[in-house]
Amino acid sequence: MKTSINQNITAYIGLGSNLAAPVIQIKSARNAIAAIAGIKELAFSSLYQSLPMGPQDQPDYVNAVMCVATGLSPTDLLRGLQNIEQAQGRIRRGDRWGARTLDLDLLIYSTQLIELPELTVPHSGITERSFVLYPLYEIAPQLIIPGKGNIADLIANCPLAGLKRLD
Ligand code: ROI
Repeated sequence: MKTSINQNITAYIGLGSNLAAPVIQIKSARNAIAAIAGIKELAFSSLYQSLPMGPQDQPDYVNAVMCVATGLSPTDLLRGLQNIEQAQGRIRRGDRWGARTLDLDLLIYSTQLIELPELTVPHSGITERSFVLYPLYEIAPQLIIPGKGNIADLIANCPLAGLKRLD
């Protein structure tokens, strides 16, 4: 009998990079995420170029959103993402809002609201960030973001702020 593994949770991951060839960073992170045991890729948005949110003295970002099916717990999933950030030589220039080679955020985990010291889901900045909402809308136009509302309404209140779809 074929052993089946639970992958019942739908989760969304935000990807961002503005150092060290951002398009390549994002594509290789996508492959690395899809290769995590217990994760299956369901959808991947276009790549978007975005103006930096926060300090402006840093390069533009490339952002994308990925949808996965998984059986991993939120913290196991987070650990997997952090391992990939480290493996791709995450360099942070400056502090919290500075440039980075790769940033992977667990945006949404099923319908859950999670408040842990190391993890807030849905991601706290999600409704103000065009570089998250628009790619998310592209792959999940019917999505309801737990505790926030439906994505179409959230988009209507979130200016593009210079966001451009690449390719
Ligand atoms: N700005 C953009 N455009 N994209 C990001 O992914 C991003 N990530 C960050 C901060 C510094 C807030 N700014 C960003 O962490």
